[in-house]
Amino acid sequence: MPVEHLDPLAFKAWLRSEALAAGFARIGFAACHGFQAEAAHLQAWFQEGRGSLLPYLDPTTLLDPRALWPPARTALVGFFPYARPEAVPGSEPGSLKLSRYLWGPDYHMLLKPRLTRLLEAAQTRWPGLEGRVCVDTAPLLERQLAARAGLGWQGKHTLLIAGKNGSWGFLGALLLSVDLPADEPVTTEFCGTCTACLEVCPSGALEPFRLDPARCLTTYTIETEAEPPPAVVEALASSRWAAGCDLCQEVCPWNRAPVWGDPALWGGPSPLHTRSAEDLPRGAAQWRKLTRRTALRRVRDRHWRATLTRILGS
Ligand code: B12
Ligand code: SF4
Ligand code: SF4
Repeated sequence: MPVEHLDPLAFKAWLRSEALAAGFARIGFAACHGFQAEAAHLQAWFQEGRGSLLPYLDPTTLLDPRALWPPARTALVGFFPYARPEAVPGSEPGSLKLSRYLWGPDYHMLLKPRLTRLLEAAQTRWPGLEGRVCVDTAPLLERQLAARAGLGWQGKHTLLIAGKNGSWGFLGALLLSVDLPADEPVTTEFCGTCTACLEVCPSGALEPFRLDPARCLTTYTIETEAEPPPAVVEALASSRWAAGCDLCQEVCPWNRAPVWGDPALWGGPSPLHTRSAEDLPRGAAQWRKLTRRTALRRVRDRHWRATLTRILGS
């Protein structure tokens, strides 16, 4: 259905200001054409079997946002900060490390309703508009779309660095069925000669601008219950990351003065982050209670116990 009385520039300005008011630190707009420039690297990555532990990733859909949602013309992409200076994994005596992104409510439950409300408000102003909200789980190259929307670039660790705002932010996209003027894409990276993330990765998962999920700690503590290779088991035990891993971002110079998440939104520290390793839950009921409404909820208690055993040896 055609969108009536739409002034693209005014619509864009309104969407941007509403999204910023909803807590996104940066907003950009990108056209939803395919990812031609990325195709060769992406296909090589899959052909080398790098996606084997992440079976939900499909190269064909990833390369074209319209394969995901055919009406897509424009993507509003937002960067939503989550880290806080006082939330430092492993800072309490004897505690294990849980990534900053797990420190607070489940981000899907924060970003999705915000983008859905924005879509609904837009639809009441502009009847006929269609949209689709994507936060993490859709087969969409969110970081590449964010770079195309001018939010930043993919660093050598592959994450989206939003310039001086750093990389501690979730990405969310609202695909829209109308053509809006796109923002200037970021087509270069600003890592320069830095290789800090490549060097700090405890399991050798990173080469410049590409990651091997079969070596990343996050894959084995969050995504899959598959047995990690010995190098990853060793890295888990020595680094004490029990869920996710922030090392490649902690060393990044672009995160020296990042934009921080709102403490009122992300809440205080969870006992999972502050308890000493011996006091962490081992039983299913306690695990369920402590992970309720957090992004850790998708990790099963037996998976959590297996990780603890790998780190603590018992
Ligand atoms: C699968 C996935 C993972 C996997 C794989 C990560 C990866 N780098 O692909 C695992 C489980 C390891 C993971 C870990 C993490 N993730 Co994750 N993840 C995703 C997810 C769902 C899909 C990503 C994807 O499509 N990967 C597929 C590969 C092929 O993509 P790619 O690496 O960008 O592919 C390019 C490169 O490989 C490059 N390339 C290949 N070879 C070569 C060679 C050369 C020379 C060059 C130049 C380039 C090049 O070309 C490809 C095409 O452009 C996204 C959400 C989404 N829908 O986008 C979140 C997402 C990327 N994750 C996120 C987060 C927060 C994390 C963690 C920080 C969580 C944590 N603290 O533990 C870690 C960070 C690890 C890291 N350094 O990336 C955020 C990142 C936010 C940001 N600022 O960028 C996202 C966007 C979720 C969100 N909505 O906020 N994640
Ligand atoms: S998240 Fe940790 S294990 Fe994964 S690439 Fe970054 S430093 Fe390496
Ligand atoms: S640590 Fe250095 S190389 Fe890695 S992403 Fe940051 S600036 Fe780039």
